[in-house]
This record gives sequence, C-alpha cells and structure tokens, in this order.
Amino acid sequence: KFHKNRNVQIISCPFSGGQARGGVELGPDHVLEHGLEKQLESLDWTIAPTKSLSFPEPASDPDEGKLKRPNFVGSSTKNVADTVAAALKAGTFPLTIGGDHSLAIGTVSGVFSQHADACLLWIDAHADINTPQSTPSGNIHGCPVSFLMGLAEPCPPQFAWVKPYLKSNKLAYIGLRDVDPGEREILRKHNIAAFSMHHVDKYGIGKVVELALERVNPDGKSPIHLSLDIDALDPEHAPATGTPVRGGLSLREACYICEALAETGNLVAMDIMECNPALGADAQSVNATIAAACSVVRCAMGETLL
Ligand code: NNH
Ligand code: MN
Ligand code: MN
Ligand code: MN
Repeated sequence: KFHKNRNVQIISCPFSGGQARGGVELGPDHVLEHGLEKQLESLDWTIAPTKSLSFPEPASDPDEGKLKRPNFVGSSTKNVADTVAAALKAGTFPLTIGGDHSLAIGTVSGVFSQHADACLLWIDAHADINTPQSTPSGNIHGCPVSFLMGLAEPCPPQFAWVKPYLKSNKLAYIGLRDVDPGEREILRKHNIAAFSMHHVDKYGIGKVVELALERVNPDGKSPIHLSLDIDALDPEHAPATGTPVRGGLSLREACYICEALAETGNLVAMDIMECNPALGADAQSVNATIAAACSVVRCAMGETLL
C-alpha cells in the first residue's frame, strides 16, 4: 500500500463564485452520486462522513479593481482553508471536490498551514497565476496561484488572510496549453516548472512527471498536494467544464500523473475541480466528465498500484 494514511475526508464545495458560468456548483453532487465514496471504500480507504460546505453569498460584493465577487471568494476560500487544515489535523487525507478552481486558494492554504515543506502539482490547461492586475477576465479562478505566492501587490483586503506559503520552487504545472501573456511573464520571471502539452508530447508523460518531481521535490521528502482541474483533460474525455481547451491530456495520461504521485507515498491532499454538469452537449458528455473525474481520483488514491 503506497498510501500510509488510509483515512479520507471528502470535502464537498458547491461553489461557483470564481467564474461566471453557472452549474459548476453542481459538480460535487454529481461526483458523489457517481459513487465515489463506495469506490474509495473498495480501495480500502476509511471514509469520514463527507463534509458539505455551504457558501453564503454576501449582501454586497462590488468588484475589487478588475476582480469579480471578491467578498464571496475571499470568505468562501477561508472556510475551505480552515476545513482542509482541520482534516489534516485529524489525520485524514483531504479530498476536495469543486466547484471552481478559486477554491484552491483555500485548499492549498490549508495544506501549507500544516505542511510548510509541501509542494504543489497543478494539473490544468491554464496556469491560474494571473494577478489582480494581469487578469484578462476578472474571474478569480484564473488567479489562485498568484495569491498563494503573494504576487498580488497590493493584496486585495478579502485575501489578506492568505499567507504567501507557496515558493516558486515548490510549484509545478503539467498540461498547460492556454496561458495568458501576463502569466507567461510570471512563469518565466519566477522560473516555475511549467510542463505544457508540448512537453508531454516531446518527453512522454512518464518523463514529464519525473522532471516535475525533480524540480519541486528533489530529495523526495516533501508532502505533495495535487490540484487537478478537469479541463487539463482533453475535451474528448471531459467536455463538461467551463473553459475546455482542445489538445489536452488523454484520460490515461491524467491517470498516470495521479498514479505516479500516489506511488511516491507522499501525496497528502487532492483537489478535483471545475466539473460543470450544466455544460457539455448531452447527458452522455456530462457522465463521461464525471466518470473521468472519479477515475483520476481513484488513481490518486491507489487504484491501479499493485
Ligand atoms: N486564464 C484565464 C483567466 O484568467 C482563464 C482561466 N480559466 C480556467 N482556469 N479555467 O483553469 O480568466
Ligand atoms: Mn510536514
Ligand atoms: Mn483550467
Ligand atoms: Mn484551473
């Protein structure tokens, strides 16, 4: 068994305030209705009663510069951070189901509050490292990494609670293919390990994961947090998401990443984000997306390791 800890705390986060498309708040229920808890039980995990967070909307939420719904995202992600930290303190593996990817401001903050030496693997078509200044959309799901690194200067008051735990040498991306000009500059300036689909094609997924881990976890001792945006997968496998980008990871490549991280024995937390059951052409594309999300989670939880 590669996971020493076999106690999982599922944290359901029906939250859509970090972007504009309705329906992503339905993601967690669909994933749970697909049977994820039973699936993990059959992989020998003990399941703590699933925590379903609710996210009250503030009465007023004016834009903060370009940022949309800053109060809603700020208070919701703080709640998530506290919940993830509590799950780790209780000795469980926090598995957070989104909801949009702004939630990772909370999940990553929660993990680093308990594991200062952790590293972060961000699997996504997008880098989500826009600052409040560089964001082209104002959607905070495109900004979480910049808050976590303390790149937002000045830091919007709603995110003053976020500690800049994440150092540039503890972050690696895999799957990138839609990166904004301001984000490219940040990735370059901070020398962040960013493996795009070009690298996946060039080296193969096995080598890419190896290279990514060498960069963020050279001594192999860091706890690992995996934050997986379902849009990292090719829309052929995961069409029901807010910003699909063609030319993505195959289902097997995404599963491989999760397996390889599980295999390290150092995985301490995972996020599965951005499934939007209201999108996708028909019921079958929604089902395929949810099934893919459950697959990658099971792989991260050890399904295919013998
Ligand atoms: N980069 C764009 C933005 O900042 C799109 C981000 N959308 C995502 N990220 N789905 O994962 O708004
Ligand atoms: Mn630690
Ligand atoms: Mn994305
Ligand atoms: Mn994302």
